[in-house]
Amino acid sequence: MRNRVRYWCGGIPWLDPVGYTPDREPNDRREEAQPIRLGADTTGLLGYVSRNERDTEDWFRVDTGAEGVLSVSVAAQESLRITLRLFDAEGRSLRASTGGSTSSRDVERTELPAGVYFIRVARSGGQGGYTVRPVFTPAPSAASR
Ligand SMILES: [Ca+2]
Repeated sequence: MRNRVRYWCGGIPWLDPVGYTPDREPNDRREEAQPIRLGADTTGLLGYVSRNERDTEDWFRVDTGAEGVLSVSVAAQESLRITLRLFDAEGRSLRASTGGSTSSRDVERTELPAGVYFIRVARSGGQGGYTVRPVFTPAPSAASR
């Protein structure tokens, strides 16, 4: 994707992340997680400075409603490096993809009970837009009930 310099913010050129609708802030903590839809793309921005503070993490929540497999994919612009973590409703870490430096991450967890889960996308470097997509596949036993 092509970026162009839109304006400067604190001496840093602000790249215009074309096509990425900003996530809803505040969402820097689990308690502020933005609800998103399963099976749909949600876009966000990380690494930009607002009110002298750089945005370094975004939290999202999904509600599966059944037992099954939850997969989460995040694809960011090359200018943004990210990590990805999946948490349960109590804030316990279920899966993480944090090694190395990359712009795309995937985590998956099987045999998850029905419930609310949290997704944390965090900046490890740079700035830019990203797309997060949670996909839920109900367990065969759950689908037939
Ligand atoms: Ca944020």
